[in-house]
Formats: sequence, C-alpha cells, structure tokens
Amino acid sequence: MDFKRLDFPDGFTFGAATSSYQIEGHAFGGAGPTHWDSFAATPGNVVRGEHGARACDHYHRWPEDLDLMREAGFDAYRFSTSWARVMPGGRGAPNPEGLDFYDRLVDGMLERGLKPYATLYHWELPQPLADLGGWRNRDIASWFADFTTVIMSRIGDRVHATAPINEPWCVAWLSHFLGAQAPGMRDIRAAARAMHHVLLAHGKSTQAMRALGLKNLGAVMNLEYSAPADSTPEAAASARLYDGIYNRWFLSAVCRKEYPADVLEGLAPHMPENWQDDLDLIGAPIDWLGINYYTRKLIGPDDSGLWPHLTDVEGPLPKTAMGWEIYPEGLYHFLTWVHREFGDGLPIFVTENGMASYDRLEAGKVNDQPRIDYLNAHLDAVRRAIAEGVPVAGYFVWSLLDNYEWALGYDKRFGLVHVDFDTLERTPKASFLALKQALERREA
Ligand code: GBH
Repeated sequence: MDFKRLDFPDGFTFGAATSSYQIEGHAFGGAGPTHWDSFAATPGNVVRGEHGARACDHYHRWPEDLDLMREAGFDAYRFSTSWARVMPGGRGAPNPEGLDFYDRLVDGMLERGLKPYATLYHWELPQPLADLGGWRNRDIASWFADFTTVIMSRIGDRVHATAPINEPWCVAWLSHFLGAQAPGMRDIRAAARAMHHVLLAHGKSTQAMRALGLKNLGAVMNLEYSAPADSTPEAAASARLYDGIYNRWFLSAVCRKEYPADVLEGLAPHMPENWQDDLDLIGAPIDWLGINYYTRKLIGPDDSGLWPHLTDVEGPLPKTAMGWEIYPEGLYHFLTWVHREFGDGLPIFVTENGMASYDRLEAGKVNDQPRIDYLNAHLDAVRRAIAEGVPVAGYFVWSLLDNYEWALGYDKRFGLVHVDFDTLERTPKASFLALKQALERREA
C-alpha cells in the first residue's frame, strides 16, 4: 500500500465490513425465512438463482474469520445482525440460538482486540413481515424498534458503535422502485412509502437504543456521485435530481429534519399521510455518520414520461467487475460535502469501500493488484479530506471475505480474503497482505 498507519491521525480506526446474509449461511441456527430467500427463489431475480443458505458458513467458521481480522491488524469489525436469525417470525419469540451466536461473536471480537461496529439491518427482512407489506407498512418502524431492543439488550453492552440500517436508499428505492433487490417491486407509491418508513425505522430504532442507555449511534448511507451525462441543462438537472433521490433525501432528513424539495415534488403525492409529523423523530441527534462509497454515475434524462425521468449512461473511466467506474474523487467530494453541509462536526466514517474482481486462486495465491490500487486511491482521498479538516474517524474495507453479492450471486468477489465456495477454504489475497503490512504497529 502507499500508506502507513502513521500517515493517519492517532486513533484512526481501520476495519473491514461484512453483512449477515452475505456470509453467515442462513440455513443454520434456526433462522426464519427472509424476503431475500423468496426473491432468490423466483427465477430471473438472481444470477443462477443463488442464495445465502450456506454462503461462507461464517456461522460455524467465525473464529477463523475473526482471527483473519486480527491478523490483518484491523482495529474494528463492522458486522450485521440478522433480524430473522434473532426473531424467526420477525416479531414475537426470539431464537435463543441466534442471540447466543451474536453474543459469542461480539465476545470473540473483544477477545481479539477488535471493536464491534454493529449494523442491525442489512437487508434480509423476515418473510412474515414482508407478507404484511414489509417496508410499505408503517408498522415496520415499531417492529424494527422491538427487534432493536431484543438484540441490543443482549449485545449492546459490548458493542462499540451501532447503526440501525445499512443504506436506506437500497432498502427503499433500489428495492421498491428499481426492482433490483428484494422484494423486487417497481412501483412509485411503494417506493415513496419505503423512502419514508425506512427513515422512521431508523428514528425509532435509535430511540429504542437511547432508552437502553446506549451510545455511539450512527447512520450509514450509500452515497453515489452523479455527474451530468453531457453538457445540456437537461442532463445537469437530471444529475441533480439523482443526487437528491440517492443522497440528499436521507442526509437532509436525518441531519436537518427536512426532505429536499426537488425530490418531494415527485414523491409527495405518494407519501404516507402526515409524514411531516415524523421528521422530529427521524432527525433525532446521532453521534456519527457512515458513508458507503463505491462509484459515480453519469446521469441524463429518459423519455419514459414517468417521474423521475432518469437514466444512466456508460462512463469512460476504468471499471470494476461490477461495471462500476473507479472514481476516488467522489469519495473526497462526499467527505468534504457531507462535513460542510450536514455533518455539524460529527465524526464521519467510511463504513464501506472496495471493489469486485474475478480473482482466481493460483498456486495458493491471489494476485489482486487492482484492488490494492483501488484501496490506495480511495485512502488517498480520505487523507486529503482529513488534511482539510474533515473529521474522518475511520475506514472499513468492503469486504473481509468474498461473499454473496446479492442479485449477482457468488462470482463478483469483493473480499480481501478469497473463499473457495466448494471447500469454503479461506486464502488471504495480496491486498490483505499489503494492508497487513501497512497497518503494522511499529515502535517509533
Ligand atoms: C453495498 O451497497 C452493500 O452494502 C453491500 O452489501 C454490497 O455487497 C456492496 O455494496 C457491493 O455491492 O450500477 O445501477 O447497480 C452499495 C450500494 C448501490 C452501490 C448500487 C452501487 C450501483 C448502481 N450500491 N450502486 S447500479
């Protein structure tokens, strides 16, 4: 890597991130069905119909995986808890085995000197709640607050920091308007409701954790840089609206207790009644902001005749295996912009950043130089933001392991550690070894 630990401020947190459904193996330990299992079982939704039933078998191999975290020299591990593992029906009786699992996992982190950063929801909604309308149903905010209380009563005393929901845009827009993730809807009314309810759930969950006396509560947003596809005013307006739906909707609500007017123009007719009354709760104080950043998009108008009239066109920059442009400047932009416009002095974490490639194991090694380059360039953007006074407090690589990449199945590999999905053997890639070297603590 092009950096050493000492190039970052004292106490800067380095970590890696994962999520429950993508690594644990949902078939194990008495977890209930989720809308991701249903989505994956419906032909056409997921590449080869792949699902998370076994995934990386982290459910059984977690000690080995935490050992890898420690070996890399990380300070913190960002993981998520599966609602359906903890409460198989989504509501009602908890599954003791599920609670025990997260209890052991958190202790395992502490034993290895890793700070636990928990995300309570990373996309696998219990199917019984999906059957009741899922994120379209206002009650989801209370169901989620109840789940929050159950899981955090068990592990909250040892967790270092917590965010209720990973990437509200994905939960709401990607899943209910673009149809790309469970439940796979393409419906503006469903989307508008989910856009509001996901934030209400964030607020209620935060409130439940405050009631338990927990601290260090944050929010994790996925931000995507939007650039106009060409030099027309129409493209400029489209890119601006994309930024509104993707980025400003969530940041404005949580940090300013308001929705941006340009997005409301399209969503207001479909919003649940009296949404205004919820903004106080949605915007209750938090302690940190998390940014997941991967790429940028070139945006222009479309001719569908339907709001929001947006389309994206292929950009000219080098791309990852996801087809996503590599654009580190976007991370610099977001760190400085979020700090200036929304942060109000809050510490900012890069809670995810990383790239997919089609890595191959050759003679026991994986040479993933492009990932090393990607991480270098983005960590450089982080350092530039810090040098300008942005309080960036930590950086988490997505991801520790190759894992279930949602609708794209298993062959887009994001891991620092290669996973053979037949034998489940883990092999640290070159990027893991490079990071380990950079993170080494040497006596001055
Ligand atoms: C993260 O989301 C997730 O938190 C994580 O679970 C996942 O494994 C990881 O990314 C890698 O995908 O080209 O039109 O599909 C990132 C949010 C939303 C970022 C979609 C890129 C591309 C839009 N992503 N976006 S499109």
